[in-house]
Amino acid sequence: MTQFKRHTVTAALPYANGPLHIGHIAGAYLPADTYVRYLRLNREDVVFVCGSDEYGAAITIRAKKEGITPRQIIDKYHSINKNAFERFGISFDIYHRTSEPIHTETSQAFFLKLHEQGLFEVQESEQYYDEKAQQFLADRYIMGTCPKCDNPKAYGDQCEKCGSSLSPLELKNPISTLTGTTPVLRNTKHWYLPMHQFEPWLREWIVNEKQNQWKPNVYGQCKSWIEQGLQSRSMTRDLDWGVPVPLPEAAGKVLYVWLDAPIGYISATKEWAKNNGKNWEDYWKSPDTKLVHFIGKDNIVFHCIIFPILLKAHGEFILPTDVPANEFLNLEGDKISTSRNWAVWLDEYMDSFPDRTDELRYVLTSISPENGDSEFTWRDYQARVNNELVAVLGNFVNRVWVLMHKYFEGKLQGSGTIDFTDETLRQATVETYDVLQKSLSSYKFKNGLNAVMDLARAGNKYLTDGEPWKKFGSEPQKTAEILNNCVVLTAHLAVCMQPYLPTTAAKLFRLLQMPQTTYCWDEPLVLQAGHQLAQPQLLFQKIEDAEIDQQIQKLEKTKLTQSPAAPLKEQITYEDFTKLDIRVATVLACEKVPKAKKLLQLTLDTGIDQRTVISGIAEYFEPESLVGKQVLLLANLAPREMRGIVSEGMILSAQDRDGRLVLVGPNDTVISGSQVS
Ligand code: B3M
Ligand code: ZN
Repeated sequence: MTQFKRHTVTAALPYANGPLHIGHIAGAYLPADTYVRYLRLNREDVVFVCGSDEYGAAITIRAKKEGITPRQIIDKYHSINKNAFERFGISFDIYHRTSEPIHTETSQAFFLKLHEQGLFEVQESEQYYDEKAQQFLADRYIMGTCPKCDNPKAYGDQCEKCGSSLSPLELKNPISTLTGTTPVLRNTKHWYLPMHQFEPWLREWIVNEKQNQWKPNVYGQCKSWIEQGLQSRSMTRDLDWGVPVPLPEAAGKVLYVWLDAPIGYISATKEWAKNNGKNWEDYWKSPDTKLVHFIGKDNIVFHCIIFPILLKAHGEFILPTDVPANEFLNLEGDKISTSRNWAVWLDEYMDSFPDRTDELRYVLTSISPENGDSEFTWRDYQARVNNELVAVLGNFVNRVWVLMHKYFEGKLQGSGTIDFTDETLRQATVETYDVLQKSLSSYKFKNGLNAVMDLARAGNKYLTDGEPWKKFGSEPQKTAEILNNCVVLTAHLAVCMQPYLPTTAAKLFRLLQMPQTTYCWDEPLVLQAGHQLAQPQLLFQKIEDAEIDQQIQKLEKTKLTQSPAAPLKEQITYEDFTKLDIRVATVLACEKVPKAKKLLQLTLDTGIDQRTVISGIAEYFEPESLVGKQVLLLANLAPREMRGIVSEGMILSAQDRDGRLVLVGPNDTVISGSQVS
């Protein structure tokens, strides 16, 4: 199958700060599990590693929110997520955690080697320190007034109002969100990874080697990151929650979470190897090992640029062969949101549908965001289960079993070994195996699953066209032959569906009364005349409307209990309002501001004049989509300069608590310059 002797497959380490939802599963874990099951059926030597990512601000912020310690947070969610993965059948060889001592040792040794090689640039810098909490403040722990738009609640790393990227030192009147006190500036030093030094190598490795190998969405993100120029990035933080930096002069500092987290794949492999009599270095240092990372698109840069630079700099490790990142899964027309509880939680799904893991595997693979964001709706879930799994695959198997028991008491007729006598079915089966190998080895999981379902459709057609029930009176042996062909086909279907629907495959092997419930691709499927089939049993149950209505109502309810809108600002007088001159304006042109990923430059027809306005909405809109639109402009706002461009006014937008942003405009076309009152 491949020139590689063994495979190391990783799935992104979920932060142990919250439960898993179907977006996580569709994004990384289900594709990874399908791929690993395929490798195992090909008898490949594979280790499948994952675990909890237990450091970083993501953990400490959640701990603060829940009023418990970071240790309590990670213990709570590590076990919740580990159990949820097990219930759902994600077949990791190890589900580890980065708070384990072996991870501390591994990541510290990794850092020390880089340090001893003189890789890091040590830079002094001023950083905000909270004297009451007695700790330096990560960007997200500092709040103040935005220097660009005077939003009083801007964070140290960005202003969510005008979209500006900020550094904490730019904030006016900064306060610590830990204690509410004013932080002081203190000198500190950090160890920076000089990523620009690796630009030539990275360009060579990615642009030349991976251009036609990696998915366009992955390759594209890497290419644009390289083209923007790689800045040095601090690999240490002044935090008390993380892997301590193993240097005497770095007391009180920890490794940057995106340095230690990917090393978590290595420490997990070490733990697994220790428990299974393997040599972990074979799986991370040997060139005949294929390393594949399964992640969501928000982790591409860390897995395709930063971690490879670290592995390359270290010098003893292999690099990832593939990083088949998926895009995002949306839910019922909206982004999945943990904070708004707008999600289908994995453990809640398992509570509602404990016997329907394969149904969810089937639907999430069928709608997998392999090349673009996709959408889960409960109605679509019901339709795919009922119209495809039940009506095609389940129905074919059940018809065959009912007819086999009706005419032959479930015993295969004839003599000797029973195999295909129908060339069409044989050919269709051979082609399906071929499509499966090609699809699964190139991460086109949807494609492979469609091929399996098409084979079941071919079976249904063969059975319907063959009309064995009409032949039994006059040619019983013809009936027997048609049904034998169908039974042989169901055995091949069971083999083919194993990476996708493992529970159903095992059920089907039990219906066939085959000696095993798992078969590698190359194992012979020997059925002899006289072989006894089990009694008919449905592979899938139809999903009733009531079950789906209940799930939809449950989601709708979360909308009602959604976190309230932002608190009201202080009251103003009518006179205050009359000072604002808000006009309808038409967008004549729009373009990105160079090197400012959040800013757009708009040219507006205000009905009074033509003017330029800079707006922090580049992450929400493609420039060309705004040309011709009518917007509301705060026209008498004092001009201000941004990135060397004078912005004359501000366009109005609305943003929900979850950061979703829309532009505000007239609901009908009016002449530019019309006054808003
Ligand atoms: N925990 C980010 C995430 O959960 C991070 C992944 C780490 S993989 C090394 O999206
Ligand atoms: Zn701002």
